Amino acid sequence: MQERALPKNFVWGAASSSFQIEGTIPGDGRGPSIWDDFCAQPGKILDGSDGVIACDHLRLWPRDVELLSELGVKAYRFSIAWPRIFPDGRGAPNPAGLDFYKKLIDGLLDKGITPWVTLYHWDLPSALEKKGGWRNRDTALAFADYAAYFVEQLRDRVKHWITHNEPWCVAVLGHRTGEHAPGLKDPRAALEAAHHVLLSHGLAMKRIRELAPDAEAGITLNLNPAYPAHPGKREDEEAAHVYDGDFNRWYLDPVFRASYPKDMMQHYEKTGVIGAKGWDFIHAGDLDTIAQPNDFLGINYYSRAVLGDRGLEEAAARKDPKRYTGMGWEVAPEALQDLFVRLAKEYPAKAYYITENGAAYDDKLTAARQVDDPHRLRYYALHLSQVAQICARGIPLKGYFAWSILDNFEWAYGYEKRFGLVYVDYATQERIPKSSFHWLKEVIAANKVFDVL
Ligand code: IFM
Repeated sequence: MQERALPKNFVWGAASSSFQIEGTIPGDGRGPSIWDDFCAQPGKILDGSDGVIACDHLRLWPRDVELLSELGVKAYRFSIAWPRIFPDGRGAPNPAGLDFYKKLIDGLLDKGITPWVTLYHWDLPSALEKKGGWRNRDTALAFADYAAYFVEQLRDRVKHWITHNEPWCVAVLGHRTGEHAPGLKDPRAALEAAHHVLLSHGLAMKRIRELAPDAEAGITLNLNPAYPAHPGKREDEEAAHVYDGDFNRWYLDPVFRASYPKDMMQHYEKTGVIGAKGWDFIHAGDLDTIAQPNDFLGINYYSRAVLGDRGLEEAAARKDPKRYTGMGWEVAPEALQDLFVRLAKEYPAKAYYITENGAAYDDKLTAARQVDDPHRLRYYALHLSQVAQICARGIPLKGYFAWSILDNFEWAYGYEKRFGLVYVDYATQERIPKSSFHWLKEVIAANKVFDVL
């Protein structure tokens, strides 16, 4: 078995997000978010659930910090619920909200765990959605003000900031397909939302630089490398190129190159998405604002996309947990290395961090209250082998955050899909580390991974 070492000082971490784990406590002062509103609409969440209790992290955070410490991670990536800080999106802050994050951050620092704070992981204050949400340019300004307030309060303790998590999901799932809050099915609105989210990233980066010049800051994109089902077949190659433009380049190009990809602008014009109003939401200077120098790029990687007909054999393979995860996503570790080779060439950054990677599987809690999850363990091993190979190529991949420390609210799937290294028994809120947790703990301690088949 081939052994692969990770670089010295490699940042091992685990990740979560506010709405997916926190829950609420009556009187905690958090304002409603678009996800509360979305959950309240019948049929939007597969199991009809919501985020009212979630993992009760608001109460149980000391136990969760213990678990992170047991796992041996050096860093914890979590997000701030904007409406917990500003219940109406702007205006008077909620002192209890700030206090919660201060306690959590101090608890992490006491255990020697570095906090990595994401300022936006999808829970937009409902009050701002009422004014047009991310379709409204003003939301970008409100985000920069919220970010500045929070950074000013916590800059003595937090040295790693991520402005946004996965703008593609906010734009496309939230505004084009309607699978996520706010649930719109309007392709033009998706482009407006994408632009305002990116603009807000640039505006917030400027404020972070002023307020916390000693901190590192960047953005997290979810990237999904696209491949033609039949390399060389024109239709498949073209489909893969457009998919890549819509999913990856639409976000990478403005952040790294201060421009939107021309071919995709033409594509949205030709396909009638952009319409008669044209690109009126892109103002002069916006792209320069978006392309602020970043200290790092965060990458969330789960799978790849294959464009074109893959045939019946592939359909059958979808039932094989070695080939597809419980989300129906292909297990495609080699594409992770391809992605980094491309990033290093086309979008060079000072540093890259994998800010999410992991898999949902149908875990079963045994009578002995254990969870054996060999497929998740294998998924991690395969991807970590690629991580080690990427580092060995000299690409500045500096850290890896497993998604997720806990099972949690998986958005439109509710609690049906479990991504955790730790099983959550939602009836009792008991936390039960899975076999993958015990395995990853050893990998982290050894700072090396063995190849698996
Ligand atoms: O649970 C999500 C997370 O909130 C964002 N990235 C993908 C994860 C799995 O779907």
